[in-house]
Amino acid sequence: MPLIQTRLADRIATIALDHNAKRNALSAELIAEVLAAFDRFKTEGARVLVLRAATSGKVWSAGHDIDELPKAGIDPLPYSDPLEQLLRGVKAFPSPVIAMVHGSVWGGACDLIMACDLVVGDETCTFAVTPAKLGVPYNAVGFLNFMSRLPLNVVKEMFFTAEPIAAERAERVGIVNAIVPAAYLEARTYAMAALIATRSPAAIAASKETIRILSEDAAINPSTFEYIQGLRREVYFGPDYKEGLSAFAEKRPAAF
Ligand code: YXS
Repeated sequence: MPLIQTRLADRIATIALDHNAKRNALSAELIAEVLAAFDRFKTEGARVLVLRAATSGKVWSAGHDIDELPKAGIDPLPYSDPLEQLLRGVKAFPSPVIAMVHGSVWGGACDLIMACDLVVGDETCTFAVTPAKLGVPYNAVGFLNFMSRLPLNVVKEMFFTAEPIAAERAERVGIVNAIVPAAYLEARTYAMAALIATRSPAAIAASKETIRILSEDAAINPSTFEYIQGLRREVYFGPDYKEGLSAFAEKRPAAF
């Protein structure tokens, strides 16, 4: 059974996450299907892409598939990680990617939201980034995704508390472009998509890529990068990451 649904109509592509049994966890298998759909829609000339959940359940996506996180002692978010490949795929897709959000967004799925170009949510949407609950040392690119979108104090609140930010505040701090009533979420999202589809794809593709390059332009020298990697290594070799994974597997709160 496919883990996503896809559609292309009026030059608007849709990818719908459809694995509710695992709350649309971003597994390697699901991500491979999404990346294949990106390639297909790029070939078919999609002018804009809507990324959504297939059903209007409580959860948009539960984030990285925790069962696929490496056991302690290995970097949990290497460059080659499927989630990191997905984030790069969204940014490299030549047309705007609009996240249409109903329900709760967790962990790496928040990073996915940050990688999307536009976000439209309804009153049910919440956003919680959860490395601190799992003892996961987040990665530099991931932090930059949040820092280039949100005020630093909001980024720190999200990463230090791991608590969800609800719809009204998510709009106020800039996680989403607009919050609309659930009944109008689809219409509002696809109206924005239809408008973008009438604009110059060449100009938009150049704009999207230019903004990506400028927003990711963070000068850092090799010794500083190695220092950051050392900070992360201490965490993923340490007791917290091990406890975080065990707590999730045993369905109990972690005791750090
Ligand atoms: O017990 P079964 O086999 O039915 O499976 C359960 C859950 O184990 C599974 N599931 C997941 N499996 C792998 N990875 C996940 N992230 C994940 N989330 C859920 O889906 C089945 C149904 O889950 P259940 O019974 O808890 O559903 P619920 O409706 O009561 O609660 C939905 C959630 C999303 C509130 C709950 O499942 C939850 O809190 N999930 C974990 C959310 C989370 O902490 N995600 C962060 C993943 S780690 C990550 O993204 C980054 C590495 S980081 O940590 O750095 O942000």
